[in-house]
Amino acid sequence: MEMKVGCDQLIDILNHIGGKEVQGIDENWILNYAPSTGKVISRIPKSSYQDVENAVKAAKNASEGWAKLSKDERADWLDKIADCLESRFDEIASLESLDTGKPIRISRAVDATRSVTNFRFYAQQIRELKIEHFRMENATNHVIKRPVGVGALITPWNLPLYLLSWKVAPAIGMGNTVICKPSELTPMTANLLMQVIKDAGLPDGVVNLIHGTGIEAGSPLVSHPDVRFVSFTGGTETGSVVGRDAAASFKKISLELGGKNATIVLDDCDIDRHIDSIVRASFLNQGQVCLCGSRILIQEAIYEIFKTKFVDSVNRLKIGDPSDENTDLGSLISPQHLEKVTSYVNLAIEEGGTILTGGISPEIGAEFEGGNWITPTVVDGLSPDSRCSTEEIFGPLVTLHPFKNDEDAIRISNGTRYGLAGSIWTNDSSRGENIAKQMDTGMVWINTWLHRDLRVPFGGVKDSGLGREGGKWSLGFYSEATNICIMDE
Ligand code: TXE
Repeated sequence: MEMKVGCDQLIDILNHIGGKEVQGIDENWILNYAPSTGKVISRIPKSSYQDVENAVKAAKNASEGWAKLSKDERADWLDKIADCLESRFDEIASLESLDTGKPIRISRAVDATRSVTNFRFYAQQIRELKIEHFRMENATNHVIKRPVGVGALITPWNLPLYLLSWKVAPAIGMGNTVICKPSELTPMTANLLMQVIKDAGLPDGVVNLIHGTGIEAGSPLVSHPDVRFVSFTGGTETGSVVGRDAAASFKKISLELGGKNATIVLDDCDIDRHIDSIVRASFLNQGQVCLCGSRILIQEAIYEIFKTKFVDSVNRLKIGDPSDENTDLGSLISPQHLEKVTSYVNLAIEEGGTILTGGISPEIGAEFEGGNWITPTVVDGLSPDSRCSTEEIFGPLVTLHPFKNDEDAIRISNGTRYGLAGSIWTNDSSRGENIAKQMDTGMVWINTWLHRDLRVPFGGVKDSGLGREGGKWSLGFYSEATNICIMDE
């Protein structure tokens, strides 16, 4: 059933357990709102422990049969899902834009595109997977990668299908069966994925999905004794709870959490060449991407000229109707998140900062009055140690900071609890690489941002998470390595 986008009728979204669409046992619902208008667009089951129990049971029942398939047969399934997803590409893009409030142009280029690519990429990775052999003087070791078993995939609201597909593809490709728990704020493309999986004919129970809150559905899923691994993307605080619950029963855990990433602009940077990329790194998806650069460190000599050009470029961003092809910025995900971001605008002033632009509610028409809107905000004059400059805001607010030399930039960049990503803008990439090697993060881009090779490790350090996914790191996480040592006859 194609879900009409932007229609007035309320869409009932159900759980997907063992190949069937079912309501939550308690038959309670959670309303889902369009972030750009505040209108109700769908409702989801308020699942709880019994729904989790049924979903885990379905995954367990499917586990043995699915694990018996060869890696090439599983890779073929991933390609089939990719083909079915691609045939609904425009629907994915418009649903994701409606459900998250992000501009349709971003939803198409980032979310829908990567969701199809994720399945294709892991199909290829799994086909190319080789057994590793280690020869001894009188024996040979074969390292095989066995399925882990039943897993929980828990995803956030900022890149809903992009991140869900990033987990589902390698997890089932490596022979596991899964229960997905998407954010209660953005259920719609997760539901579309389950329709696609059903239409593709994937055996029942390989992929299950329950909707609901983190406490009532997510937590019992993480703690369930038959769940053997958990892949979580979300906030640091929640990630700490999920990690603790999973560790209690020695589950494999992968945590991709928050960030407070530094954008470092060196004095030899060609500002006119890179300014639009730096603005994109600051405000893509209204700053609601864990990789966004929310602290911009600018070498003293070019601070004033950069500040002027940056603010001019930010002021040219078009904020408004997410369905308009020319829109650059949409709305925030929820009233609560808007309140959080607005509180940081007020805190910036209290901490002695100057609002150079933004931080107000834009005038974009009566239709969007009920949405969660704030203009992109640039703050100057704050200490790098201020709360605004060290806490994750996860919205369209960046702080500017001057630095003296490369060592100073590295010190400031490493001066928060987080360590996810960063970017460096310079005319001398070897100088940039030298700085990158001293940044306490999982990823650094030089003269680019969010340029992604899916084969590389993705993840952070400190409060930005635990473990890496991507390429062979995902194949390793979603499998158990078993060594078989055979003596020569
Ligand atoms: O994510 P949560 P939220 C950051 C951002 C944001 C903050 C909180 O700063 O303001 O996290 O965002 C499920 N056991 N990021 O509240 O709480 C929950 O239902 C199991 C960064 O949206 O982390 C949802 O499906 N599951 C992030 C998922 O976890 C639980 C992207 C994420 O929810 C649970 C989004 C529990 N106890 C927000 N509690 C990134 N790294 O990109 C919640 N959940």
